[in-house]
Amino acid sequence: MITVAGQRLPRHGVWMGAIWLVLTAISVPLIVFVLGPHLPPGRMTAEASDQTSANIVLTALLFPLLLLVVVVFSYSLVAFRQTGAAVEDGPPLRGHGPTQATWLVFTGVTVIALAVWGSYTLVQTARGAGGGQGPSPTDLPKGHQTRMQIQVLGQQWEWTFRYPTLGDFETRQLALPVNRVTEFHVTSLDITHSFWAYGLGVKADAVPGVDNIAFVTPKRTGKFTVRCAELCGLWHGHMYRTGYVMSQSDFMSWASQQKAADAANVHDLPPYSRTYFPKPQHRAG
Ligand SMILES: [Cu+2]
Repeated sequence: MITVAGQRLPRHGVWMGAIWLVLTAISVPLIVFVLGPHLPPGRMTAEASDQTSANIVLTALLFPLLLLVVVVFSYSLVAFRQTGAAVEDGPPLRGHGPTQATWLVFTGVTVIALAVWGSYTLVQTARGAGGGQGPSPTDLPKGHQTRMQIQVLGQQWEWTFRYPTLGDFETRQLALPVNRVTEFHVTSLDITHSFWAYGLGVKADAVPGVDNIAFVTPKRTGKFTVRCAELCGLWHGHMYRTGYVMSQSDFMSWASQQKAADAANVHDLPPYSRTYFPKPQHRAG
């Protein structure tokens, strides 16, 4: 108890701190263990899994901050409420050194720790984290020696997928085998699109004339969606597809089916190339 002018007052700071501590102790485990498994983008691939872990850490860190604001605000509304003649402006705030120092140290340490952890997971575990790395990627995932290449072609307003190492067939359906590194070569035939396979944790720009490489390592079989994430005209929303992660044997039989179905068309395809951006063959003058 603090005594002011003979009156015993509750220690508001201690009360607010205690309420915040109890709410934090209840909510953080709920976030990690109950909400966490439902946070996007899931655990279908190694890359998605790292993104989900990052979302859990960030939510668990930010929720106590939100609670702090809500607790101080709600407590103040109740404890410092005055009516009638008692309502008057208090003395001006001149700053409070210890509070400011604590805040700066706490937020500074949090941000630096997140930056270190984020950089470490990006380089050491996530290896590019599912983003496009351009034509010569520096972060190669574990097992990339046995990677499979899939070319992703965006155009207004379709996705097509080309499998250059499996008979060079082209298909409108995307499938990949589980437990094997896939190397997406993302490009466009017309304008900028963005290959967004949300459940795989992959998002890479599809730019005409550019071979944008993104890696993914599927860990579970199942369905995922493919969308275009770059507004590309009237039927942008039509660039929507369901893709599949299959067992190795299912994938191989799917691939030979696709190859047979595409056999009549394969000879009409242009030779496989990293990009198909029209280039002048010769210049006049
Ligand atoms: Cu598009």
